[in-house]
Amino acid sequence: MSTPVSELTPQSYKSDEHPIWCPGCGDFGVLASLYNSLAGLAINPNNLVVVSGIGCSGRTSGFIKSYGFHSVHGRVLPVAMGIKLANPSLEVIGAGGDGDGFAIGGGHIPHAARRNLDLTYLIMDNSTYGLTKGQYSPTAPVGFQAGSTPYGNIEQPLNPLAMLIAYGATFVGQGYSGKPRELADLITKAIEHKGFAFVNVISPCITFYNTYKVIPPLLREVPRDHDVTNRAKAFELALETTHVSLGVFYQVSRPTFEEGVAEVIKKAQASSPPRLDAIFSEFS
Ligand SMILES: Cc1ncc(C[n+]2csc(CCOP(=O)(O)OP(=O)(O)O)c2C)c(N)n1
Ligand code: SF4
Repeated sequence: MSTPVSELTPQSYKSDEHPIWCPGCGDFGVLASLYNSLAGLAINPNNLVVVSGIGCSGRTSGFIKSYGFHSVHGRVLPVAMGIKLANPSLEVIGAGGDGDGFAIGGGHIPHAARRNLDLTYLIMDNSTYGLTKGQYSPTAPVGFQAGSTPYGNIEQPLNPLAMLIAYGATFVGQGYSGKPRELADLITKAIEHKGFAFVNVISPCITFYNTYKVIPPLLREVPRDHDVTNRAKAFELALETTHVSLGVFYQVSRPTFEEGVAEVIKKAQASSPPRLDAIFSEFS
């Protein structure tokens, strides 16, 4: 029997699968934050779908007691969009790595963002491909040395926050796996947001790119007087080079894709489009 919604705790969302991430992996902090956020919002697990990609982070859907879809590499968003469109009453959360989301899956982000489906998308950003043993990813810094870049990465890293703001996401925020309480609050805001909510979570890979000493001194909260509806200011914050800000960068309201589709269906039903058999009869 399922737990009554009023009695849900973080424990209620833990599946029987135990994470096999390396001890110290940032993804543990992300998962704990997600459990806390889901419990705080009392989201009915029967109404929740977690879609994940392929990678260490891609295992997330298996660790959550809800409906889940461990999808194909880079395809979190098309799967999540399909599920949401098929049943808009479901709470749909996508989760995956920076390689999954920004490299092979990068082409899906602009369209999910501009369509504004009511989804939450969490990127667990460790600037490397953890699962395949530490190659450079699209957020790896210039000079990053690994098996695939023995002489150092020569590509400029992309800026996830600036990218999502530019693409038209209606909620853009950033968290750190080492600050799970703040991260849970941010994920809660993202889930509550009506529209496409993107959260970039800095989640270090302790095995292949250990940034635990580098990241914390750079962190600060998004300034209290930051106007989240000001897109230009959100860009400024995203383009900062001296700090890594945590919190909500940008949040505005816009009709969702599901609402648009429902309107189109109503209009189509109210109109009398030419019948297919009438069209075919012209050729017989
Ligand atoms: C189509 C396809 N191409 C390549 C791979 C190999 N592959 C598996 S995971 C991965 C990258 C994982 O990196 P990331 O998404 O950053 O996740 P992390 O493991 O760091 O959490 C790659 C290239 C694959 N599984 N499928
Ligand atoms: S390889 Fe890196 S990302 Fe994968 S589980 Fe280990 S620490 Fe985490």
